[in-house]
Amino acid sequence: TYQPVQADKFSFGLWTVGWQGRDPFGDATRAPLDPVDAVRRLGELGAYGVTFHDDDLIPHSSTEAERTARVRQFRQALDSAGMTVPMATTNLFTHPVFKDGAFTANDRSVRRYALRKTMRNIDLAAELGARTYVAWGGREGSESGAAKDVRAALARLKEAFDLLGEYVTERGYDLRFALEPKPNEPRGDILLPTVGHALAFIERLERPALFGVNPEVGHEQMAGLNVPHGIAQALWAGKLYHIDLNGQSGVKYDQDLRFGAGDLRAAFWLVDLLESAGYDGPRHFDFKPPRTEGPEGVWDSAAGCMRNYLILRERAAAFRADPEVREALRVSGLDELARPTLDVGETPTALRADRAAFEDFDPERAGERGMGFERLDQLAMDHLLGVR
Ligand code: GLT
Ligand code: MN
Ligand code: MN
Ligand code: MN
Repeated sequence: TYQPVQADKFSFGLWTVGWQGRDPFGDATRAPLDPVDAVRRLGELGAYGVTFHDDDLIPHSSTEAERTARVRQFRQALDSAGMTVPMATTNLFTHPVFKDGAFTANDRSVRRYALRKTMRNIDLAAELGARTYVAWGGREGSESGAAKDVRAALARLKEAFDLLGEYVTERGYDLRFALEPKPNEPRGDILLPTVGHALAFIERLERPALFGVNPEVGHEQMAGLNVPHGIAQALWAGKLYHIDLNGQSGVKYDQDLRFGAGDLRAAFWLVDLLESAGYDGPRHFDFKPPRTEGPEGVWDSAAGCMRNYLILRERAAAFRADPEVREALRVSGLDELARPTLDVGETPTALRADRAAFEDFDPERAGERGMGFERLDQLAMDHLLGVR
């Protein structure tokens, strides 16, 4: 039980299981992992997809011949493991050239280089059958006020995404972009810090339908936000094109814990939301096996991400199916919230004429009614803890 299968659509970035444990205070604790081995091991664990940054697959200084060979080996590994590449992305943050950002670097030549690097990997993504292209603006930001003219930087960011949108359209690629918000780290402050900022930005683009979001659980929590609420708004807007699942304990550095670690209740409500909303995209894990793990612990950590998702999916389904929960939901007015506030065709004038809505309404009595949310939440807690 809790054995993942391909239909669960679990995917992992090469950079997650391949993380060597290098952090700002310490050197790598693990040897490099060959992408071919990553594909094989993830396939054996039950994942259906692998994602990558250009540089994860093809080291920065590779020749054309090395590039071709590495792509061929990767393809063969995917084929023999029966795995796909649902998403790909660009590394626009590791090399010193990107120290002041990529699409919003003050240096124009860096911006042009970043666009070319991205277009090149978009070609590879399309060739490997990816349907989503993630854009995490890791270094698009600043540490000090005068260093970045944010309005100009946002204009450059729009320029970049408009160009990339035009590029995939011209080339006829079946690829949509998913912008990934993060409030800070590695920059002091990053542009498009939350899901809400990204959703508003997308509406200013020339081809908004090509752009959605790729929220990461921990990134919203680093900003102290309620993840299921942010994801619900993205779903409501039809913009949840991809998701990065992981764990985070409160407002602190980006922990990238395995999914289910950190804020377990947020993870429960998130799985409940994704499953009940019918989200059918990849369940992508963007985590870092802690640097205290050896080479085998990496796979325990990866397997734990999927196992926790499946346990939470089962717990959430049990919660929704419980007759006592259904009754508690009714008492708490959830059916009523689903009902529009005005009748079909009701106008402002008609509402103004409705005495029951105001003149004869008793706000004192309505204010006295309890909502029953505590009982409802305890039922959820009982299901989450497996005692119901
Ligand atoms: C990097 C970052 C992640 C992003 C990846 C995509 S790279 O690990 O911390 O949140 O999703 O660029
Ligand atoms: Mn991420
Ligand atoms: Mn993160
Ligand atoms: Mn990360």
